[in-house]
Amino acid sequence: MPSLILILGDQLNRNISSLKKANKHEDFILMCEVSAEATYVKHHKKKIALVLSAMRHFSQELTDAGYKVIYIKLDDKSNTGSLESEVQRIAKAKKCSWVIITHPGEYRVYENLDSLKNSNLEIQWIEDDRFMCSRNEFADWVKEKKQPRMENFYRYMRQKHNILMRGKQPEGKKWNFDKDNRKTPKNGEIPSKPRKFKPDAITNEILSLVEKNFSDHFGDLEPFEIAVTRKQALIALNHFINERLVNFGDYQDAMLENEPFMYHSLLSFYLNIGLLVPNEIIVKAQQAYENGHVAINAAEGFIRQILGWREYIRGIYWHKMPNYSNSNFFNAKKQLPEFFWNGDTKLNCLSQCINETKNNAYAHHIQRLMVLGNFCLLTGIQPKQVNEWYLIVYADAFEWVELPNVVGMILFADGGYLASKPYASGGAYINKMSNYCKTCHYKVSEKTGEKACPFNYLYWNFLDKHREKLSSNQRLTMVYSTLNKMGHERLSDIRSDAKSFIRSI
Ligand code: FAD
Ligand code: DLZ
Ligand code: SF4
Repeated sequence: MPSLILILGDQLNRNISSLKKANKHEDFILMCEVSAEATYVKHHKKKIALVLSAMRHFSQELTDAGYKVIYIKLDDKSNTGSLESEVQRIAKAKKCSWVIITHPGEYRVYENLDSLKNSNLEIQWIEDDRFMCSRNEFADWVKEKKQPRMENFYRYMRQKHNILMRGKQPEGKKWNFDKDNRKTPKNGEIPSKPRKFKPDAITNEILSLVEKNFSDHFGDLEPFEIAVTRKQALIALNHFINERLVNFGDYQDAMLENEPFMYHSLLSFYLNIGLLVPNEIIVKAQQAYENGHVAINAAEGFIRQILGWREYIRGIYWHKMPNYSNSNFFNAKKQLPEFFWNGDTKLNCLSQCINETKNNAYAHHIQRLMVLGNFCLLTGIQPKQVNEWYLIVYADAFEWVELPNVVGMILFADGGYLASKPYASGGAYINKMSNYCKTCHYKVSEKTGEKACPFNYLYWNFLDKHREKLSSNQRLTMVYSTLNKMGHERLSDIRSDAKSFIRSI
């Protein structure tokens, strides 16, 4: 009897573990475009277009390679609209009682598909071996650690996979070159831009489909210039390694108006749906260092993001789900302001980052963390709404990576399980790392009053408000000592400015 092998929209790789089980002549490969996945949150139009176009290209590739592919299009008349119901329908039609699936990235999708056990289908789950640390290995590493830290996990991964190592010592005699990666941006253009791709006939068809079915979703659909095949993704990867990695380290934290991509790789789009795998990217970055093409701070900084942060975040997600999504350490209750959807705010840094997000379904890490995330933390926006926003607006957003970044990294909603202290800052940090403040309505040098940068008083107000929960944190000793030295009058101005600002949004 044939098996049915379900390939999900983020499993678009010829080496995906479920495909290795396929008997090409007998088994059916099922891929389905379903409205449930596009609308459980109203994803950015570019994200839907990316996933659906890449799915169609991948199914063509599998068909050309001789697999028996059943591809369900979004507007097929018989499409029942969800992954589970499509699996049931096709399994029945093809007389398959055995369904093979590589473990999904998201808990929600796993639960939905696992419920098929209650019908008369057998599900065989296979580990997703695109990750360099399996869920079991991570569980082993993390067990009994009260506060696991990324840096320790990263060192463990460097040693285990022998990446940027000289024997037992880290290359360059340091594990982490972050201190060299905080150059302030110079004004002017970033000479090398990320590689762009023209839509082909398949993508154009998808663009029309998305416009027709999801016109009320957030974001600009066009121009659509993202890679949708492995071949294109490899071109994007080589272009980044050859032309842009060299500056990645120095300007990793920098932000400039009208330069949404800086020297970032934009590879998360491709990594997260399977067009690229982490190991091949890391090998290329390491080679660029070994060939003398890039310095250690660029190679190490970049590799840490993928081998360290990405694997660590994924490990935490599966270790802490499902309860992790309910975390709310500060009991934050505020609604997400309307301007997160249209960028219509006088805070120039937010307006820049939101508009770029709307145009590109992309913002780089420091924009997500230190501008948008910092604002949500300081104003006490409820984690559920922040999570939903981040899941909607980025084309690389999948819950396994989005949720720990929001809950653990930006909101400290897990009480410090993932991060050792909240990533909170006043306007000075944004001013140091960007040119946003130069044209802002507010003055970054002013601490309180009508024209003062809201980040300034919001920062101190946040620390003041959460004294009980934060003041014993050793990493915050210095800031609490500064806060404790503030006079009554200053503190009362801070509290009152923060109160009226938060009320106003
Ligand atoms: P680069 O800066 O070029 O970094 C290279 C790669 O490292 C990325 O492609 C990514 O795969 C990985 N990486 C870097 N930082 C992280 C991180 N903190 N967690 C996991 N992987 C990381 N990343 C996503 O892929 N999807 C998300 O939904 C997502 N949501 C985020 C939400 C918040 C609040 C924050 C602070 C970060 C989020 N990130 C997310 C992490 C990071 O911002 C993006 O991976 C990065 O901006 C993608 O752009 P890039 O490919 O140009 O990355
Ligand atoms: C994000 C997405 C979208 C928009 N559409 C589909 C789809 O039609 N079919 C599909 O198989 N997957 C889609 N995905 C990806 C899933 O929502 C989900 O994020 C992954 O399967 C991770 O578990
Ligand atoms: Fe943002 Fe404050 Fe700078 Fe304005 S002054 S851009 S609000 S940090």
